[in-house]
Amino acid sequence: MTNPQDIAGELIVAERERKAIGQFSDLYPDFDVSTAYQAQRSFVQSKLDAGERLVGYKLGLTSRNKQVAMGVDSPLYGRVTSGMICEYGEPVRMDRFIHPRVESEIAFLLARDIEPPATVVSVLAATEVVFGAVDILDSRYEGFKFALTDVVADNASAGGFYLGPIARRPDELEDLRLIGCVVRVDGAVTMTAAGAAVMGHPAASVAWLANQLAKEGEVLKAGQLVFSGGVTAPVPVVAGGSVTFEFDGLGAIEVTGA
Ligand code: OOG
Ligand code: MG
Repeated sequence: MTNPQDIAGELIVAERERKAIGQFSDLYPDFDVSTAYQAQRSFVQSKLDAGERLVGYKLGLTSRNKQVAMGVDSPLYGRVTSGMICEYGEPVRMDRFIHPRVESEIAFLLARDIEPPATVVSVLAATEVVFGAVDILDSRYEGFKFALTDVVADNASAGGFYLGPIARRPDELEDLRLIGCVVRVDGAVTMTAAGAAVMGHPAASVAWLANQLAKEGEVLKAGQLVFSGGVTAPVPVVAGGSVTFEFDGLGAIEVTGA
């Protein structure tokens, strides 16, 4: 039997020692998605026990760009804790992570709880503001090589998050599907995408999450932050390098490696 606590224990050590491990799905044929979410809970609980707070959730593999990049074709979610929130302008410290990668996302700050069944419309109605955001991924697996179960247990590779400098109410923006994002690596444009890359509409991923959590008796609450899942594919962070994410109407986030 695969024990979720044991799996979480190995992930906690990998994160603390910044030493990537092999994927569990190769070793344990009975490792299933529900055991993986139990492992995620105890991985995250160790952060709460250390004094962090739950600030919200992140979605993963919600865009074709990301599913193709990672070779996994189902969305998933992870939990975001206070220690993961990085300050705008603060560099990604290479000595804090194993092999960080960054990607653009849209973040939702909720004004109200989201009751299931959630829809794009109910999510937008419950949203206080949206931000352009960056997800710092730091898989605890060697070479970011994982199956769905592995990455679920690893809290969706959550490492850190930046929020952009501009917050907008959904009704102040034309259409979240059309929010463009331009990614520059050391100044040169390397990728472009729009919000619709995330499940057709970024709010659709939040609705998916609300409905998924409802099955476990959990509710998205007022005051929580939800990260939509990557709009663009991840880019490695390197010391001395710069990756800039320019969001249409939501400002820019420059991520440097230090
Ligand atoms: C898994 C986490 C996926 C996203 O936005 O798709 C994710 C990974 O790519 O390491 O954060
Ligand atoms: Mg992401």
